[in-house]
Amino acid sequence: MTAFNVAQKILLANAAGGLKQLPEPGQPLEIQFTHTLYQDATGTAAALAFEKMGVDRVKTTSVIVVDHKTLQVGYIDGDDHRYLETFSKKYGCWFSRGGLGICHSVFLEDFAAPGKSVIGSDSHTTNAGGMGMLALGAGGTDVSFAMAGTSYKISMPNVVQVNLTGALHPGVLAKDVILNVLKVIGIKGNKDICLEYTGPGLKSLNVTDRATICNMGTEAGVAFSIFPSDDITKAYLEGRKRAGDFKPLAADAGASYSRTVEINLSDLQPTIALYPRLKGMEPVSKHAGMPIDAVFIGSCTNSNYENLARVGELLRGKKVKVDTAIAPGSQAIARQLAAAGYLEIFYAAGVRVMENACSACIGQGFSPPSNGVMLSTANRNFEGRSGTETAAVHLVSPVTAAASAVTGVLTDPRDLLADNPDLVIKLVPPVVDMDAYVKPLPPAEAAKVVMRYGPDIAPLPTLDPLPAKLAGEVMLKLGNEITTDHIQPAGKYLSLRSNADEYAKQATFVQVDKTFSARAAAVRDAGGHGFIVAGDGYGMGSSREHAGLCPRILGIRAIIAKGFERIHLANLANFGILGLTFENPADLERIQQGAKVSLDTSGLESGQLKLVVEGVGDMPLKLAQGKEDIPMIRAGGALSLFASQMKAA
Ligand code: MIC
Ligand code: SF4
Repeated sequence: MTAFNVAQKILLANAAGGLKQLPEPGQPLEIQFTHTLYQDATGTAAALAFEKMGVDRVKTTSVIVVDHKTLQVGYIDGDDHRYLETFSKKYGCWFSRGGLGICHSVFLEDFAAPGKSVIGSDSHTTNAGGMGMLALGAGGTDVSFAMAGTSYKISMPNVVQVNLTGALHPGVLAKDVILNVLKVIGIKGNKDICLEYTGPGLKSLNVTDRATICNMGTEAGVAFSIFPSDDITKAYLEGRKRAGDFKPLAADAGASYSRTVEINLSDLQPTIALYPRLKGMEPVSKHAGMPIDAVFIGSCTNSNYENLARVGELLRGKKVKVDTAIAPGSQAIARQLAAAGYLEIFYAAGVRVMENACSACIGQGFSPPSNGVMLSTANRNFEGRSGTETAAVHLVSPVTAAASAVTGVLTDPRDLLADNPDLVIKLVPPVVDMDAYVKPLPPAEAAKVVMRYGPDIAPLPTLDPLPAKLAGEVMLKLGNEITTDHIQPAGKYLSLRSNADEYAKQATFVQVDKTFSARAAAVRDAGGHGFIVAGDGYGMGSSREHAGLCPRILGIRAIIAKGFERIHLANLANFGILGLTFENPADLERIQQGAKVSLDTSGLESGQLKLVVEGVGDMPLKLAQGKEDIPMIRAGGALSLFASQMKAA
């Protein structure tokens, strides 16, 4: 009998059509997801897509969470939230109103279950891997198809084992573990692997620690990360009054892996990921004394009770020296902190306690001052993401952030543990309140719900098919590691998510080149096609499908890069944009912004294409997307293909 690892077991258990044998790595595999997750920033576009699918009721346990756009300056976000609430009621979803928490935190607390699977329209849906769940981020359109009952294609990953030995010292947290894993495996080019955590070190990590580690696997660009489900998982579920959801999940003796990474937890130190784009993971002690202007402790990464209680222990009886904000991951966590007396400690220390939401992680409030330095416990520090283009945001653990808030400079938290050397926290029971959600309505009641839109919720545009010949201009030439925050920034533009035309006009590549959207639209309006050329790691970061949709609205039909990240490449296909790589990566040097180019798309199926660059010559290209994506790209995108199939049926 074959010995299976946990990743293989969970993939088989959730494969469509009762598959008995997994394909070889790199081969397609269809997954039938049991759960789906939307948040409010990607959710409206995804819900609009779902509404076009003509399905009466969701086929998965579907959870919709308001967490990103909670500042609500004006009516737009309120309209989106009301739309999502009526959508939830009409189609049978669970709805979590603003303030109840961050989607990944509430999903872990009340919905994630070992052995099951979730696909969510947010890249950090991987968080639920900490519960022994197959958890993937994807574009909203893909999530909507999964909600409608369609299987979702992944490429069978190579399973990399991360073997944990030793135990963490006080003052060293799960955040430090994942920063050190990222240091070993790098932050790009990992889309063909998943990470499976094993070893004796597992027993020192609780479910929320494990979730932190899986959450930031996304920063490496891995398909997903997973932990086994064991007694620690069982105890967590019992605490959440969900003992019935427990299912053990362990690797078989003798299970094999494509590669093993060894991490000795006892060797780890508090770590900092330097700005920007997690450039350099280094010991905090190496940079100790660095002056800081602000501290943000929050985000889906690690704003759980255990971490924030440690922050409380560090802040007990002290005052912060710099502007400091704490945003608990969920209302349940905030209530638990209150019951244990930690909320009082935060206020007494001079901390600003923020809403239980994404908040400063995505530039929704608490932006640092100009040229400022902020320490943040979030998972990303892309340029401009904080809302302040000139500020540097370094990523650290909650206790490093708290210790630094107290001293006003970057501080190793172990220097401040004299009062509580083991960082012992007060344990109070978790808060479970399922009545806080708007629950799925029975079908008869759901049928009566009237959908409510708002003046700025624009229908999704109809996208035209791919022409047999593309001819136009290179609208932008870019370097390596272009993130989705470069392509389609969030922050102050977040309210435009439900109006893709306006979002494209105002925000696409605005931090890279303010002239881009007007130039691209002019070429489009003159009947030309837009191209973008770039280096490696194109589309890192978020699952936001607007980073595909908005360039497409502006006439971009092909992106030629040295390499793409997984979710973004799928989003490009969903909106009919060709993702191509250079056969000779050095060709990027030979092509300039403004070059006149053409591309014959009739032979897409061969996977080999040729870019003709006026005055330079031909460049061989390869299709980066799968052959099975071609009909969708030819049709103009996923919804265009779906509409044509419906017509034909
Ligand atoms: C992020 O952390 O970048 C976001 C905002 O949560 C995104 C989703 C979005 O852009 O709405 C993500 O991670 O996918
Ligand atoms: Fe929200 Fe930040 Fe988590 Fe994204 S990474 S879901 S913005 S808290």
